[in-house]
Amino acid sequence: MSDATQNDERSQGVSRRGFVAGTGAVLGAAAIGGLGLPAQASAAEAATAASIDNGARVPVLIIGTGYGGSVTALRLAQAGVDVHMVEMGMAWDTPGSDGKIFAHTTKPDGRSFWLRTKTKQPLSNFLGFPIDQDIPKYTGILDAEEFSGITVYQGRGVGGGSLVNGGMAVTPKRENFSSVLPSVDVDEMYNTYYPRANAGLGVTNVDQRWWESANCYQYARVGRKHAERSGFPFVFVPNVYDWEYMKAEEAGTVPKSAVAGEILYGNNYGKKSLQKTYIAQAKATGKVTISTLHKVTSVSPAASGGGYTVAIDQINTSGDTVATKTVTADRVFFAAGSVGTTKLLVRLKATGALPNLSSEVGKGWGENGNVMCGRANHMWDATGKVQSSIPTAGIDNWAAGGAFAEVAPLPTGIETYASFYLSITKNPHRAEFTYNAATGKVDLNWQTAWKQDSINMAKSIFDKINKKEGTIYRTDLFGTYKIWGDHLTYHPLGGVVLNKATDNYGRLNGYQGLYVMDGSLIPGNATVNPFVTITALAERNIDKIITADLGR
Ligand code: FAE
Repeated sequence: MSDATQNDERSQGVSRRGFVAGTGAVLGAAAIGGLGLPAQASAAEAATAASIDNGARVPVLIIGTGYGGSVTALRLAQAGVDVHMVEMGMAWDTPGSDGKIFAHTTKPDGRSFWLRTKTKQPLSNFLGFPIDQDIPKYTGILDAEEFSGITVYQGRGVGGGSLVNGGMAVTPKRENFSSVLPSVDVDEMYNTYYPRANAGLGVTNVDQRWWESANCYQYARVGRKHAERSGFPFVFVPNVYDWEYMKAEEAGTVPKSAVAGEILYGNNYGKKSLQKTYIAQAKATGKVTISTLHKVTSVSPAASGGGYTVAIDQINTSGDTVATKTVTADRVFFAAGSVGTTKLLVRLKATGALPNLSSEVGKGWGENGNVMCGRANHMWDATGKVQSSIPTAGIDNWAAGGAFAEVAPLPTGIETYASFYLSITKNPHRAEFTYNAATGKVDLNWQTAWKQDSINMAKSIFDKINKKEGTIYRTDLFGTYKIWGDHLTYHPLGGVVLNKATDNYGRLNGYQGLYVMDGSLIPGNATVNPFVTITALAERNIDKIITADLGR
């Protein structure tokens, strides 16, 4: 190794020694390769994986590689700053024994869930029967994190939620923006940062002529017919999926991904997750490195020399800690997602590591009013055996009834005669995270009963459609005789609210050099699916931080 390379690596706090230690966990997985788990580190992984050294000093450390983290990494790197990202999940660039990186939706295995021995599928039942099954415990892609009143689904790995989400890339209506982020300049967002985010994410619209006849969107056309017959606006929604690839899937000329129903456990081909957009660009600068299977456990002011001491657990694919590391960073960006960032900060404040944090930390958390339901259609309204996992449209009753319902797929591979919906509603309730000294954990005081408001708002759409169509709700998807999926959210938001727990640009009150860049800044509701707003807000905040704090 040349001196230049050595120096380069040291300055980023990364070495090949670290890399060898880091891949041990991946190689160890060969023993369970028959279960679909990655058998060995690929050449691609070997080229990009790197693990931070114990004792390293870095100019910038970013916790998490989701939307907020990826934007931060790219823009800082483009401004000439060396960046190290720390991600508790896996790299997701190595195929398993079935030749695929991600497990199929209908055949979950260890890759599917974060450290569970049994799946916890959002739809727990089908035709009344429970569908969860045993799986090997593994650092899989989807975390179903359980709090007392709600299960919060989140992506784990390089790309965060972009690995598991539906790719619906929705910019809120301009007239609703001030209810989402009241302290942010609306013109600046809609003229500069939303366009920048949409471009960075690769957001495009489905070709509606193709959509009108595609087999895989029969379910969506049935959804449109029912919405329009009841007088509701049916709106097409942009996505980050590669539509030309999906056309080829439908035509049968390429391996199928969305058309094969892949979504919750990762998408093997057509979806432009952050790995293919922001993170690819960030890596291409040569200034960004990522430590995977590394979980930040503490951040506190460094005893000497300025900056922050960051404690990190390196874990293996069983979730066991194999090394603990302490590094120093001049600046730390929290981008661990609404739940990850808020849990960390609440604990660090309560345990005295960051005592000066604002008393607003932990407050203002919401679930974007998520509630699910299915409707049972008549036999003449078949929704199709083949359903693309990528939603294309929604029913907009936000102004009149407080609900925006995504016409969602139910990709079971059989005809179900069901229409399925994920509604985003104007649920007014906000929960708080607090530190529980007895358990050492951070609790959330969300109450399932609060979802009744969301159910009422969703009913403003579906009661009317059912009446018009002479149809009923499905009662077999979330338990026995249970209509509403009111036990979960895909869209955690808030906990470290902008201009309350931070200043108006995500700088944490009380500590210079600590920033929050993710969904925890948005106070509980985005009026639509949230990742475009998370991305645009991160673009806005990092722009300011690069000029004002880094002088670049
Ligand atoms: P996020 O993407 O969650 O990234 C945080 C990252 O930090 C993760 O990779 C974590 O593993 C990592 N992390 C956490 N704690 C630590 C730690 N202590 N140390 C190191 N790393 C850590 O955050 N949104 C839409 O707009 N459209 C959709 O169609 C859509 N569909 C969804 C479907 C599903 C099933 C799910 C789960 C979510 C969906 N979402 C959708 C929500 C969207 O993915 C989510 O709002 C964003 O991913 C949140 O972005 P953040 O940057 O806040």
